[in-house]
Amino acid sequence: MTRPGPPNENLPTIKLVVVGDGGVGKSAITIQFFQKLFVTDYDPTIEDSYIQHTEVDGQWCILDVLDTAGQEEFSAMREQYMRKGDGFLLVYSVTDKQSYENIRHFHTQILRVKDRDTYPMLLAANKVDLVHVRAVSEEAGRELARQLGAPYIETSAKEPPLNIDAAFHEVSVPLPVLPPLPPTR
Ligand SMILES: Nc1nc2c(ncn2[C@@H]2O[C@H](COP(=O)(O)OP(=O)(O)OP(=O)(O)O)[C@@H](O)[C@H]2O)c(=O)[nH]1
Ligand SMILES: [Mg+2]
Repeated sequence: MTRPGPPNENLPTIKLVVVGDGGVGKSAITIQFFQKLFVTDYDPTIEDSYIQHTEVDGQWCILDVLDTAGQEEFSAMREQYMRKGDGFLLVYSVTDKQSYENIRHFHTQILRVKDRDTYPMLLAANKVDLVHVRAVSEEAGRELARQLGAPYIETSAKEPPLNIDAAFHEVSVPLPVLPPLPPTR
């Protein structure tokens, strides 16, 4: 028997924002999640948005993911997209120590923009397949996650992908799934 698909009426939307330095793999993770393929080229993002129906804790919703620009030249756009996020994936690359250190800046800026002491975020240590050039240990990653009060996950967008679905799921689950607004007439 096939499971019933998503209902067609307007569903609650969960907006996730993927942040982190340039080149850490934000687009690779997002495209692996949505399109089940690994992009090997590096094409710096300005801003891309992806949408799909998904089931979170038995509730169908629309997952709306914003893949942001990590390159410094686009940093002026940050506050604007941070305002829109219900949850954030903080991504660094385990091959790039600086990207790990910069996570704190993203975390601080999100809390400042949201004017909150805590906010749903997940720390993703990406590119763990590159074991020979790894520069940030799992221990260091877990310690940072502990300090930020965020769950920690190790990911790889490369085939075979590691923990990509889990990362998007884990950051969505703590979010309240609000009922949709009534349709406007
Ligand atoms: N080996 C390996 N390479 C990866 C992984 N994730 C991304 N890459 C590669 O790293 C490069 C940069 O990846 P992107 O996803 O474009 O990086 P980004 O974070 O979106 O960069 P900006 O858009 O500039 O912020 C690409 O060549 C990817 O193929 C991974 O998990 N493993
Ligand atoms: Mg990108």
